[in-house]
Amino acid sequence: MIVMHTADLHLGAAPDRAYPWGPTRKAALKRTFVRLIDEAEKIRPDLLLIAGDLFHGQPSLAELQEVNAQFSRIPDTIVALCAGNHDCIRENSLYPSFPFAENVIGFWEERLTSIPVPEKDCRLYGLSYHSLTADHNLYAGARAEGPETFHILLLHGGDERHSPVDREELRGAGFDYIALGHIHRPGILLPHLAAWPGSLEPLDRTETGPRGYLLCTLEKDRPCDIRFVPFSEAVYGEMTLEVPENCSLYTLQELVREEAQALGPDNIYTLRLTGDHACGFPLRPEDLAEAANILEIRDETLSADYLEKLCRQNPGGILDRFIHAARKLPGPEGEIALKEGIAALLAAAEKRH
Ligand SMILES: [Mn+2]
Repeated sequence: MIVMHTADLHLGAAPDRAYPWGPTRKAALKRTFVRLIDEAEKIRPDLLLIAGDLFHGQPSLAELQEVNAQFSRIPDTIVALCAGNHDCIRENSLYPSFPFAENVIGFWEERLTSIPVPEKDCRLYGLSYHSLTADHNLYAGARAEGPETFHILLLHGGDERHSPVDREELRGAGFDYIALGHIHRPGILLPHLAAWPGSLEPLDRTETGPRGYLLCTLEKDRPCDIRFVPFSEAVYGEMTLEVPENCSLYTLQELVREEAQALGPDNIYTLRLTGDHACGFPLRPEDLAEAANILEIRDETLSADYLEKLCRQNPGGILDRFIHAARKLPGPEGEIALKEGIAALLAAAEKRH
């Protein structure tokens, strides 16, 4: 049996809304969900599991109609979902009463229930959050029961305030796979048994590294094979550039653009500037907005080693004295004074030669 497992799509969220790429990110969440259904159309998995937080908040009728239209594109795949803490069931929630397509199973109850899926010889287990937090284990006492070959639990949570889990109990509960949600970093809770796919698209700057879904292969009496498939449109990453000598803003923009083309133009970067040459001008992320999505710049040029080297070249000389004096200046202004001063002194020395 082939299972696609995702969670935490947070449709409707607006990551990085204050940044130039914000609107693209909001749209990317939807695009990637549709692309996941395209993928399911190709792979034709038996199950598509969505372990909570499909939406960032309460879905509207139009939003449910939209996701349902996608689910109905893959009629041979059983889609199973539950509400997480973000899209939890409230009095006016539309989830429980929405007429989903025939291939969709929703676990909307607060207590754990199971639903047999005879055509796949499996039984699915799940529940929905009915509040924003759950400081106790919502899945305590969960057990696989019934004649079906495969028993699969959808479980949203795993941190202290969102249904802390009991690993030992889960390990011995008889499930063939436990589809986790809520933790946005992909990870394994129990090898060959329980895993978090993480968010399908990264949702903020803390969600660095690859994002995607899990593709699981279940075979009778065999440990489950769990494979992470990177799938997001963008990742939060790091870009490191060595600043060339006498670098202009234009040159730097071109270097950043080239590097972004190579690493992924849609990614969102923290730019690390390194090397022995500082840029001789103040540089802000917005100066590079046309070249790449730059969240933050870390100026690590003029390393301590390099400053030592400059001082040793002419001990007691103007550069040596300047560096020692400027290094005592506090704060970021001190650092800028140091970098711009060295650049000016080196340029002057260059002219004299
Ligand atoms: Mn959650």
